[in-house]
Amino acid sequence: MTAEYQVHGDVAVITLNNPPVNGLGLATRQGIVDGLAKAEDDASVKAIVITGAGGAFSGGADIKEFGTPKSLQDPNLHSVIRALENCSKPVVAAIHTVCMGGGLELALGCHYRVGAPGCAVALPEVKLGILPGAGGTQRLPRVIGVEPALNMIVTGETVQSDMLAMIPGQKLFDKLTASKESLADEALAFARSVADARPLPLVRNLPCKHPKGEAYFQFARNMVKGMAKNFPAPLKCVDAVQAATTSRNFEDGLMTERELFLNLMMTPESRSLRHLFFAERAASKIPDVPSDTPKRDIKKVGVIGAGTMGGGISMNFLNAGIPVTILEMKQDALDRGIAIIRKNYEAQVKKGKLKQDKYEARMALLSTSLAYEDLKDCDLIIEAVFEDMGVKEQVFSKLDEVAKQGAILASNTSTLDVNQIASFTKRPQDVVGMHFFSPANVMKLLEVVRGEKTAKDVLATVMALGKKIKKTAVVSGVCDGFIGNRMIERYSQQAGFLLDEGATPEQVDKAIEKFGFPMGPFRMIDMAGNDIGWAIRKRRYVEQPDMKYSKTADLLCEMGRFGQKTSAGWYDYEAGKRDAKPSAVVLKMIEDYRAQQGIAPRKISDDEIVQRLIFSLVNEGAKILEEGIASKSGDIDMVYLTGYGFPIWRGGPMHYAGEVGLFNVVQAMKRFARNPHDDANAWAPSRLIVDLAAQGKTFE
Ligand code: 3H9
Repeated sequence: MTAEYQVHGDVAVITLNNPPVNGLGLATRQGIVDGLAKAEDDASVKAIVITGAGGAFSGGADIKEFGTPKSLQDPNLHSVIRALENCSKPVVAAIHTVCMGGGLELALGCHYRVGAPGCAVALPEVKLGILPGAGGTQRLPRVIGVEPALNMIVTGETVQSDMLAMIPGQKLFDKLTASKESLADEALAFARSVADARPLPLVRNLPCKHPKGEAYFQFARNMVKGMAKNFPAPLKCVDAVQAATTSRNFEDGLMTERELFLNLMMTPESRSLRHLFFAERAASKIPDVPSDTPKRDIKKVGVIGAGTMGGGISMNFLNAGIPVTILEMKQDALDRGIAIIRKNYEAQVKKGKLKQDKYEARMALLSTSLAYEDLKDCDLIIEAVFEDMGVKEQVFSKLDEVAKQGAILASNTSTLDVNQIASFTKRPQDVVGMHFFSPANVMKLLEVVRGEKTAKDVLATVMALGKKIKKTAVVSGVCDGFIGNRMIERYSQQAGFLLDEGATPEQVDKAIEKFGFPMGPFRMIDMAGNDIGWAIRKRRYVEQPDMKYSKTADLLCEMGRFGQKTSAGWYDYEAGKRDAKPSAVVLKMIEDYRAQQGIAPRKISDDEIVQRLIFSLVNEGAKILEEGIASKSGDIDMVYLTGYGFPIWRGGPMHYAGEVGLFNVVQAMKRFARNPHDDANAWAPSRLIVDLAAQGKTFE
């Protein structure tokens, strides 16, 4: 049952009961309409209260239903709201905890609203690339005023019921109750108090005007334009709210809203944002680790290494109120590391982002040590030392000696074999990879690397901890580079081939930046340091001699051009500045290399650049899925959206491939494989992508 019906004396109560958030799916909508009909038919019922069971009034329309026949099936949300408005007996919405999207629209269709304090109220549809489509853009301005309503609708931000109730003249809440606990009783009493009120008030009958009219909306559009780049929904929200103020009548305004809503629903941007909503939540679920798996208690964290990575990692835990001990081998390295943490926090204080007392509280949670023994009471120890298996062996053997039983031993390695690292201990079940991305205190992504023997409760604990430190944690199996770096290697390989064949670093960067990445591959590697990739390639040349590479990146390193840190990389940099200027020396190096390889340069289109870079990610991503390194395509998308700057409105590489059509992606890969200057092996399409393309399916 998704909406329960009960009668309390002369008041009927309809309780939405569709966990987890009382989404307004078909069965719930039907339940409301049925409840209303029963109440109408029962002469002893004088008024109706509608409320939500559990932790929400309602989180809105059931997003899972979008794009399915159920979303169109009657009663739709519009007909439910019409039934509420047309009910001959007063209907009171008793709102608590969460009242969002369609949930708020439903409440605005009721004759009265009684709210509990502390309730999160929002029309967050814009975050899904759509706009409120069941009258929200027409009714909210009528109850709280045009400007506050437009703000809420354009940003999708949540406002507490207490704040909304303070807006002068507001008609959103007829009453705010003393507490959430007293809501049920107070709503019943309120319903009785209005049982005889006639005519019943309707939000649609309230006036809706803005004194400055068109001038205000033009101003709003200018404001929104900047923040709405690449997203069509925010500007359409302005159009819809303006329609509330200019339409001949309420129904016309509703029609405008409906049309805008349906158009937005069809946009690739909305599909991407909806995919992101579910992928983000699904990432925290591991297929064979039940959600009720007991978690280990993490009260204290040890971090080995006070370098940039170790410092950033430590800050995450300090920010979450968890004490950290940082271990280094030498006092000066420790001092340097702590000074950087201080500097980072002080910069936040200076910018007003962190209060002085909070900064001091965080620093008070930090202790330092030069002795492994001091980590013996840590519940989690994360190693962030040099990427070398010999060094990892020393660290983990030592940890095995000193760490307490049940402590989780994590490695921040970005490429090394976590199974081998686990084998350096007698407790491989307690070893896991926690791959943070630089700067670790800023970047959202945390790749959690699951070793062959990693215990389920270790995984459950680390995933929950990821949420606590505000990371998007994604599980990866063990392979070279895990999900993110394994894929980026194919992308970098293509970037190199594009240079060999006639493109310049600037052209490649500009093409992919136009696609939406904040930085192209050459600017990115100049920032990270070209020497890192050089070291990895040297290893690859031995381990995978048949893998093809452009040698230009090696030649660049041989010239000592490691990137921004040497003021010279693929681009030239002025000392201390980050502006990339095309380098004549590099262009000459590339030309000489082409000549030496006998490659006649050709003009390469931006489309080809984008396709080769993105589809190389897609093919490797498909192999990663096929091998079970990632358990779902959404995980791969989350890695790229939160760790590699993949444009949000394109939904991640795997989702984007579905938008392009997997058949088209496979055709393009076959074409690229025929290019003699490319790596045909790398373009051999994964079995998975070929099968899905043949069935007309996507990765989702
Ligand atoms: C709309 O209303 C359109 C109308 O204007 C017009 C229609 C014609 N549907 O976030 P959590 C699930 S558009 C289905 O981890 P929290 C979510 O997937 C809608 N499922 O919890 C997850 O499931 P699972 C406008 C939903 O406590 C579980 O609930 N509304 C919906 O941190 C827990 O989610 C929104 O955009 C939904 N509407 O936060 C609200 N909402 O456990 C979006 C949640 O299987 N939702 N789920 O992974 C939120 O902002 C948060 O989920 C909320 C709870 C604040 C409600």
